[in-house]
Amino acid sequence: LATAPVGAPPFSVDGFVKEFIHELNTNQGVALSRSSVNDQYLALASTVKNYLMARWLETGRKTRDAKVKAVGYLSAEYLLGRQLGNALLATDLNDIAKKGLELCGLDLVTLRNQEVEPGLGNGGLGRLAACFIDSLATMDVPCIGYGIRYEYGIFRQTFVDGRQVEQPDTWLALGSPWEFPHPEASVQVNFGGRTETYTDADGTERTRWVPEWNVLGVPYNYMVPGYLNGRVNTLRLWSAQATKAFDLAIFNAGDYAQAVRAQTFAENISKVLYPEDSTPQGKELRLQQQYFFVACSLRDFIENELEDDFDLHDLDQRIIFQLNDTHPVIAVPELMRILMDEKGFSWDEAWEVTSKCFAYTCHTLLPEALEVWSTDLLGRLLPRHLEIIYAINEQFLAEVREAYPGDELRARRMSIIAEFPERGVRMAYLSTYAATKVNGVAALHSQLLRDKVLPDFSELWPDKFTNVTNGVTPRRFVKMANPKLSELINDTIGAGWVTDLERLKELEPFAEDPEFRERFAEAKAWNKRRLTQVLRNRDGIDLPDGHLLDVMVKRLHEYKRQSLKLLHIVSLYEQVLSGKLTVDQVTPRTVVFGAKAAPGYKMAKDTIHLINKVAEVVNADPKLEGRLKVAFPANYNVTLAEKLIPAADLSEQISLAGMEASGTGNMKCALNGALTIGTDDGANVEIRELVGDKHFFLFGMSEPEVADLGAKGYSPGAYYEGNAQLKAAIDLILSGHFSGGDQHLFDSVVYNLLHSDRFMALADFQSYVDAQARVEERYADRDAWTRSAILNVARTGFFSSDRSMRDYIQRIWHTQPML
Ligand code: 26M
Repeated sequence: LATAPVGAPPFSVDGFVKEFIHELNTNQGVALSRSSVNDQYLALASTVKNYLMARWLETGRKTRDAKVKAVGYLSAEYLLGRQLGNALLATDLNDIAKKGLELCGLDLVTLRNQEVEPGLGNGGLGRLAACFIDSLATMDVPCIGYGIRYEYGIFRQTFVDGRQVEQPDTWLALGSPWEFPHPEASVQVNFGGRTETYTDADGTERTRWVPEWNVLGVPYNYMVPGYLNGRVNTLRLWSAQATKAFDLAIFNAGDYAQAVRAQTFAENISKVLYPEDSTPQGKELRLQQQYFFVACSLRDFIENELEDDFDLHDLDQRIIFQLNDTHPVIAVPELMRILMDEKGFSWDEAWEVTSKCFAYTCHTLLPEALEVWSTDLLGRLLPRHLEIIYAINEQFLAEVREAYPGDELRARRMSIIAEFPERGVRMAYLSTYAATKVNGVAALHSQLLRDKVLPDFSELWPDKFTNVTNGVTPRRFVKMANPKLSELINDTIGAGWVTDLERLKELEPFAEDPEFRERFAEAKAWNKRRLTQVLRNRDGIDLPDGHLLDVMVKRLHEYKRQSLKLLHIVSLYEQVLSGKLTVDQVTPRTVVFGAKAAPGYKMAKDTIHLINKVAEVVNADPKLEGRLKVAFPANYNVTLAEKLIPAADLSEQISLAGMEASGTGNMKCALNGALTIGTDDGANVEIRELVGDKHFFLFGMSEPEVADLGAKGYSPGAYYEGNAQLKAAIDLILSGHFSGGDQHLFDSVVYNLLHSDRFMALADFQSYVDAQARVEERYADRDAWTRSAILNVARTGFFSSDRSMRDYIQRIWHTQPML
């Protein structure tokens, strides 16, 4: 069979065909001649999976035997993207599969397009987790990713009359060839009930939790193949299932229908991903999800990854749990509970261990995005954990009072328990206290985290805080997504860059080589042609030839300021309408938006509506002679990103300074040769530093300027009144021009800008428009543009997630690669 031993050369085309047909016949139960594309895709996936199997089993055995320290990445989200392409790349089976399928009369691209991506995340945070586990596997670092197997991932976005309408994401409907369920290894998770004290056999006073109901966590394993290195790590996602005890206790199930309803209730826990990527809602089910996957994961690691006789006092020598934001921080009281209530540790012994096993990554600065769970809810769902959190807080406040005697105000400020607006647990404070290290995700963000979000904590423990700038995997986002550029890079500097991205530096001198520039520009043109086909087939959108491709792809959020991009478009259009610009003065440009709005976020949804209506009118107006187009393909996801980003000329990173923790789309765009127009925010700061001012279009207020303006009192109306170009653009929207004469359809968006504008879009408008003029000037000199684009690629190797992982290893985890 195809389970080639580690290190063996990839099997032959003949071997592949045999295995593929075997899988088609035995797994799908069909003959080639009668098989559907889905059958063929599933058989191909199985073939690749089988090929990886021996390496996976070997990796697990080797790692357990070596008894080395591993990373437990705890994340409520993994935005994985399609698996097949990545698995073919990691195994170097692309050519063999392509040729083998051709012999069968099949087309690899068609089969790859059959895959529905697992969208088990909202955006940046979930995609970061996916990049990190890819890098760890590639770098031979032992890691288990733990998370939730949502039955429905991020919603499928559709537009109806320009408005967002959400559809369920049925990613499992056509089969799920990449997962391995292990019902026999299910874990029980308890909820509710009460706690009681008792005296144990040694006469020690102890507490135990008497829960009221429970569910089962069924593990589903996924392979995480390293790139061409034979390592295959594991991603373990948990699915909730009802237990017998559940329906008895909760519903006193007397009748059958009631019992079945009870099952449904339990299984709701892993049913659907919450689609908010900020402003947590404090929903009970969300807290159940968090505890559910964390409880399963700790149990799994302790029971299944450690030797039976392992002394848990040494737990920190075998694991570091990385908390991907505060979502999994309930793991802290859970580990305390396990050690004290189940393993007989004293409080001090348990804290000694627990306080060494966690590190915390913060992904935001928005105050409303910081999780606070009401103690009411926590006490009802997890009474024992709430007790432990109170005790942690007492111990913590004692430390604070000792460090600052008499400073009671400070103690209250720092308390893990908030008293207003209701009593609640500040999860970021709990995470910060419990973690060995706390990190932000870009240099500026880490600084602001210390100075603005957690100043008291960083004053008390300056060494606890560190920065790890985010990164993206070059395997998926360059090698796989941009084959033409990859080929050019290979031809120029060899193939080593894929796992050593700083080597892109060697491309720098070639910016001056006309032949290289020509090939580089041709790769970009090829990517645009490919995108044109994708958007035609997927969305019925026509991309014009020869346009500057201006790309803004990210979640829709006020702080990201899609509205600012929109005002720029409307302004260009208005200037043509009013004769301030002649059409031939407009640089041919297509703006592509990709953005999902949280379903309950009204302003974000209204903004989507406005963008779509502006697009309709602009795209249809003959006065523009086709020189300005707006494309808004629905349902932006990882699959579309892989086609869109390599085609981008201009990358829009225009958040209000101090608001975007890092951004990672900015890195993907730069690495694919797009130039950035951006504020001094998040990782933009570092991108600009690396590529140089000349090759980056900076605009807008800096973070300190934003703070000053906010303190002075910001009135957007003054910018509207004081800037004729801005006023004309806004007035055009208010006139009903984009709403069939309805002068009030977009009042919510426009009046929010005019009267509140929390993210100061109007204040940065002129600076933005000026920067866009510099963009057009550079683009007019196509050679100069291409030089800048090449230098963006050559100078951004720093943003490989391999480098992020090295930083985590050195500054936070202190683990070793297994070489
Ligand atoms: C919380 C509670 C309930 C439901 C959902 C959430 C939630 C989910 C995701 C809250 C925040 C979530 O993600 C935040 C996020 O994606 N932050 C982004 O993280 C990226 C990776 O570090 C950064 O690059 C982005 O700047 C940052 O916005």
